[in-house]
Amino acid sequence: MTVQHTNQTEGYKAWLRYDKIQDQIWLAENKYWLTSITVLETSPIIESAKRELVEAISSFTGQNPTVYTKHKKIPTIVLMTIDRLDETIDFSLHDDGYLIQTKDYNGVSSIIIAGKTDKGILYGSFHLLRLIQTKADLNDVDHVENPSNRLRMMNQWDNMDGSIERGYAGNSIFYENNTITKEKDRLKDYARLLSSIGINGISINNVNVHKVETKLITEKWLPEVAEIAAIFRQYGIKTFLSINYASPIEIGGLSTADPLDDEVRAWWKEKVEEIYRYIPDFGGVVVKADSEHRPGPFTYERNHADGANVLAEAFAPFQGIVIWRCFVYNCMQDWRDRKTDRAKAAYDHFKPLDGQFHKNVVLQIKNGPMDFQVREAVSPLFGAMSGTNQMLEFQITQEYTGQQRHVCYLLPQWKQILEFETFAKGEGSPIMRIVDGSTFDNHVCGITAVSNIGNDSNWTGHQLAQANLFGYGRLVWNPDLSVEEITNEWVRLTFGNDSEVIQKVTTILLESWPIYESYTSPLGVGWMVNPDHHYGPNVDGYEYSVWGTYHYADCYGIGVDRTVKTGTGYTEQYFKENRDLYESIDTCPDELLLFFHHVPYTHKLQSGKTVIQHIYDTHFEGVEQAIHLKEQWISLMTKIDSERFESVLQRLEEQIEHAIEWRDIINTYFFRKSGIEDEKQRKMY
Ligand code: GCV
Repeated sequence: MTVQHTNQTEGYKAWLRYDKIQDQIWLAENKYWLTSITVLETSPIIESAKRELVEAISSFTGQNPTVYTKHKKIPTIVLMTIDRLDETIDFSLHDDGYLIQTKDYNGVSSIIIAGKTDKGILYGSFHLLRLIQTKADLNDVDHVENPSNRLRMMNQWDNMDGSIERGYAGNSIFYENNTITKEKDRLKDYARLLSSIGINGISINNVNVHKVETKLITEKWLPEVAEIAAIFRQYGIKTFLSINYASPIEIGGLSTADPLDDEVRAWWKEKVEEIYRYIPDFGGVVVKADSEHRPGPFTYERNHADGANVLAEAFAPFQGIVIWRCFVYNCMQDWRDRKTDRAKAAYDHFKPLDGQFHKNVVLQIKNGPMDFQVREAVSPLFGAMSGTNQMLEFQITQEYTGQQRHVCYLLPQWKQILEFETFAKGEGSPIMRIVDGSTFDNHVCGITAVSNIGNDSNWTGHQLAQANLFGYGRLVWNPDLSVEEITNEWVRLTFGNDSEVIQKVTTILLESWPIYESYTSPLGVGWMVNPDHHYGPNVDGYEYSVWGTYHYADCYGIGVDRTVKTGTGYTEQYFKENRDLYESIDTCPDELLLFFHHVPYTHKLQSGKTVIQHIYDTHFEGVEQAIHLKEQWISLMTKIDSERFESVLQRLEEQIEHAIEWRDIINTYFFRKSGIEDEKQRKMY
């Protein structure tokens, strides 16, 4: 048997495949653009751009392009900073922005890639490579791009023992056996993937910072962290670390981590100076404090503004930032206590602190108030703190959405969230305009997400889960792009330009989130999973636990009453328009009904069905649709290489098997609980 190296697999190449161009008609019309590159400036980042272009073009054509450092009077791709273009330009570029245009330069037609900085040049180069692979007409290129979000981050939940919390694609590519990996090539390829979709920051360890990882900010590890930072820097990506709030005690030998203690203050200052001696452009830190048993300022009866500001003070001289997570709630709740509502916790903790955080602190808020469920309401904290920087946290790794064994394309979900109208400043305040800083004129803000990659040869375990990673970056760069545009790009870059492949893979992706939702947890109720690992159905798995995650199903009805009138009062945290929408059972959208209301099984949905019949129908239909996903994939057998075809097929088969289990367990549970027959008399157990 021949052993295939990881980086030679089809899956490994992801969307940076650079396959030989077969389309002779396109080639005839465009090939003279693929013969030379003119690089007018130099920097490590421009070197990365040049290298990427040279390697890609060689692979497209089978011939190395010539690289010039001065403009010869020939058609060529020119890399430069925008100020070299002497004509008046009627648009402005942000630091990471770029222009890519076929135009006359020095009296000869050229493809200009001009960045405001070298990072723009790199992003523009990746853009050109996308255009080539999707067969755009290079004789007529004309794009000006500015990213919408300043911070476009990735959070690794990697531990130094090599495991990844909520990782579903193998082990860490950063660490093994409590050391930092020596396999730096894979990190470089990850940096290429991230940079190609515009990511500009990465925090490289789990937000749950355990004993060994606490030492990442000590001299023991900083030299090697600096090596990782150097790899990502070449691709325009700043490195961040998650830190342990109790570091002053655990590695500083102090008796307290009280943020208002002078010694603690001095310790953080010195520590941060030390970090910057190793990594002069270090991005900053991500902090999970007072959350799920992690230490934090509450121990010292200080609030989260006190907690964050001591760090902010230390980072300010270096332009470093403190990313402070809002995932703070009581994880030791008594399930008998119906007054405490986990969904309210982040708002209750943070809203009163509005305006008290330093300028270089940004609050990182999960998209929903619970925890990355297949469907939940949007966090009411967005827009609720006009005097505080906010960033949005998504989860690309599919903890609650099929763990990369089920296909579940999350872009439609993220798009809905970004477009969600908060009414924070009246109409026209969607979440995307809160986190891009435009609504309240914030300068430290953006979007982050928990990564879904590991050391599996195709990065993401499920080949189709690569689409979530790609789509995340593209959407964060420009939230106004449509899901269809991004999906079309990913499919073509990943599987080529065959129209049947594009159409079917796109359909599979776009149908997948609703399908997953239909055979798992209904109407926004969430949480019906096995405890701890969170895979597979278990309706009461979290019902009598400490985690604050209940559905309150009994023989009469189901759902959490979060209304002001009769429930926990959570709806009050929204601005009026949304508060009214969710408060009333008549206007609350069906898909979130059980998130906001407790109703009898016979309650009629807006769809006209009863809740119980909806549960039965969606679970039966979900399985049928999962089977259809497989049928569509099978019809592409001759058009997709066997490695990727087989691996997706095997996952789709597993998905069907597990969808059946979900269907039968959920339907049986509710049939037995409610005693209500399925109108269609289908099989229940
Ligand atoms: C990193 C959920 C996950 C945890 C995760 C936590 C968080 O509770 O299950 O694994 O911890 O969220 O986001 O901090």
